[in-house]
Amino acid sequence: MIQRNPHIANLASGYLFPEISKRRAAFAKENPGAKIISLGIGNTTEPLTPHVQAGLAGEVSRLGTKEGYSGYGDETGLTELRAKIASVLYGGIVAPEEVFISDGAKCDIGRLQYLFGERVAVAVQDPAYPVYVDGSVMIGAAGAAKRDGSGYEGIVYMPCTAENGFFPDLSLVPANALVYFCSPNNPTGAVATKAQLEALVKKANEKGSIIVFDSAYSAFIRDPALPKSIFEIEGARTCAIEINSFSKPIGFTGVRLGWSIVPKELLFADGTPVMKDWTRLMTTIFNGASNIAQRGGLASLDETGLAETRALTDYYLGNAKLIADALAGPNFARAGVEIFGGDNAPYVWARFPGRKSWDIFDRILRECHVVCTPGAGFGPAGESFIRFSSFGHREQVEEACARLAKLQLG
Ligand code: PL4
Repeated sequence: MIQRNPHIANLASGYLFPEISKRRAAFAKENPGAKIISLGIGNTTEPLTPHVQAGLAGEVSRLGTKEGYSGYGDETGLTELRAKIASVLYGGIVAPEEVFISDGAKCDIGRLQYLFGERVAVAVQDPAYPVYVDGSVMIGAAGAAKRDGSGYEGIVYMPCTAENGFFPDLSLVPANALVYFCSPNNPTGAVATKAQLEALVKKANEKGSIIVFDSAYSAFIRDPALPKSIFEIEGARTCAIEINSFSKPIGFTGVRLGWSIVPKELLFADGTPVMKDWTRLMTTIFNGASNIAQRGGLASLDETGLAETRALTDYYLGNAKLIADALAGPNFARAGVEIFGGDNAPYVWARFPGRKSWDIFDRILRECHVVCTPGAGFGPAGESFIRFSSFGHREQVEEACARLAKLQLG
């Protein structure tokens, strides 16, 4: 018989989000009358906007005609969409051929890990979106091995805490490593400033490391001083890859569409352009994003589409404000709860001093019938924190907030 892949066997426990779903399902089974509200997984809830929907529908109709039908497309994406992303979202600071269209950011993270292989060292912000660590462990990066408590030997965890403003100590950045960096951050909701990203880029260039900059939530940035892309920073073209997604700005979590930016100047140690190998990989193990999804994405980038994106992301930011206000209530203040994020990001990050995050998760589920995400699931430094997602229908978020306001933490 074939031996089990030791790298997959090396993974600690279940992936965070299925584990939350399991606990929710168990609670629902024991309490069939409970009206559970999810502020847990960052999954969009609002319908597709009209202009984007028309873009999708137009392509479906076109595909239904003899003249308009097309099969496989270019694995790297529609030329028109690549050009539009480069000009509209990046103002021309990246070239269309540096934009690679995909089926989403999570899938690109997995493929990038495959690109760099098992010998690469890995550093992550702690806490972080679990795919960076779990995906790295799966390919055996840095010989990652389970350790007691939480986390893995071999992965460099760079704590991002309230004390350091959720920006890591850059002396921890290893040499010749992949450095996963997410801004606006999931789960902390923190957004790195220009000065912070300048320091990060400088450090990565000094160390010969590559930043994988996950900007999946850039459409939620409202403060014009905050960078939306790592390529706004001088020097980033020699040390960074960016991944982004249509999931959150236009509700494509189920439709599936994303992109990566790999600059021409980014090189491997032997001088090979990373872009060359990324193109080879994408054209070999990826068959292109859905043509329908790409037309929807394209619609979102014209004037009407951008206005719809703004309104949709404003809606979720409005939810985030309601959640942050509820968590600022007297019952939480008495327990010393501190609140972060939620203003330029769709996540509110709350610290419950002296408590375990899975305990708080269970308590909020049992007493409020609200699902949230325990901070410990994002890494060791997430312990004692809870992440609240603002993706929800307004009336449900309001109801969840009313229930949270009654929680007695005592
Ligand atoms: C639940 C920082 C959510 N089953 O939709 P994609 O693949 O383009 O983007 C996924 C993604 C990429 N980067 C960051 C993200 O936060 C996400 C989505 N994260 C969350 O609640 O943290 C959805 C998670 C999903 C998953 O496992 O990704």
